[in-house]
Amino acid sequence: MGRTEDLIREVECWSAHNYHPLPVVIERGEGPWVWDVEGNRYLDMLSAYSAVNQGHRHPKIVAALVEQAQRLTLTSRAFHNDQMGAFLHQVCELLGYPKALPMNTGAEAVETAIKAVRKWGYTVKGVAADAAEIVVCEENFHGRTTTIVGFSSEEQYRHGFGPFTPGFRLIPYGDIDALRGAINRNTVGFLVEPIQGEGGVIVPPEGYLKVAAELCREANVKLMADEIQTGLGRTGKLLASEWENVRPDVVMLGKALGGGVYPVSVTLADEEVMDVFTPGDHGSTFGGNPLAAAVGRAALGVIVEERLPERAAELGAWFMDELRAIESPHVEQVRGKGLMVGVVVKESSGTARPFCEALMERGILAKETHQQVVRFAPPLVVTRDVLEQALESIRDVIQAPAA
Ligand code: IF1
Repeated sequence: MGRTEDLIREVECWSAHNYHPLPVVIERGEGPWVWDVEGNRYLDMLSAYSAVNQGHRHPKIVAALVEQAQRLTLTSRAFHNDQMGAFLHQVCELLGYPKALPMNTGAEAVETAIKAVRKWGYTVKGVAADAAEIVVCEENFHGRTTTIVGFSSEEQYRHGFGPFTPGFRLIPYGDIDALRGAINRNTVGFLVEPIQGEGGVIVPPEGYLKVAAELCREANVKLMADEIQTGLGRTGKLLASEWENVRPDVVMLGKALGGGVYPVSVTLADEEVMDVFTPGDHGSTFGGNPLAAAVGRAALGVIVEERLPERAAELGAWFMDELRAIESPHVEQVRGKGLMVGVVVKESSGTARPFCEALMERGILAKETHQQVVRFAPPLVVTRDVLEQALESIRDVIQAPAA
């Protein structure tokens, strides 16, 4: 254990204390597996918060990274590069949008969507200057910028970081009447996660997104779907919005768009929204760089070629059934879609953290969210056999007496 402790202590010493990771130090990954510095193997059931849907170090994605790194990595957007167009073409065609704006992180894609929809509100919808409102949901998670945490309902994400950007209206998630009541003539957008991740894998009532989309259309409000975590196969569809046959007006993608090897994000929209941007309005030193573009193409290619959404749908449905079949005094609910699964621990059984620690002891890495939820989100390349083995350990842990 000496090496692990030393490495953790070094981080503790030199890093800001903005995380509380499980005490495991990983040094290698392959497919759904990771290895720690002591040589122990674990099944990665977090997948870097769904950024590694394609599995660790997917050979095609790594090959694209290496090949591109040997030719050109960064030009900035002051010049063109020969990779960006093909990447944007591919992501637009695959998702069915005419325009994409490339950034790096999820939060930047969300900021891009906010700026685009606000400017659309002023220049197209005719909202009075600085009056635009965007409706957002309680328990949302869209990133960590000051604007984004400003409309979080989680006190810890906000406390000490104000003053915040105005123009956001919070409503309960999954509540259509609340949405109807929140929309007024200044409303330009409704920003929503099709399934809330950080909120605790919250699946809204069936039909919620569908009716929300109709309300938005009637009121000339842009439906902005944050698919950064739910998108690219995780829930069993390319976009989770497809479960309700909804085509959002604006879609944000990140995480798995870079296949876990490089940060790549985009905001997708129709011309009516995206055309509000003129040169100088918005940008990023790294957004759309050739390395990101090459990696993004390979990452999308793997999702399509390996039918990752279909895999997630099939494996996820079976996996959730198996979890539900476990008789445990500690489990309140099993919920999710595809391979985005949450096991809710009863408050009388304590928090989810000790369960995650016990799983770690048995070679499974999962991370709790919101105190009570153990999240299971393995890479989508995982096989049924591997999940079958994992279920043995999961059964042992969640049937054991409370820690
Ligand atoms: C952290 C959770 C996941 C996201 C959605 C935008 C972003 C995220 C729906 C921002 C990011 C992260 C970031 C990570 C923890 C994490 C997370 F636990 F908070 F809830 F995934 F489940 N929209 N999610 O989930 O993307 O800027 O980070 O690239 O510690 O902040 P980013």
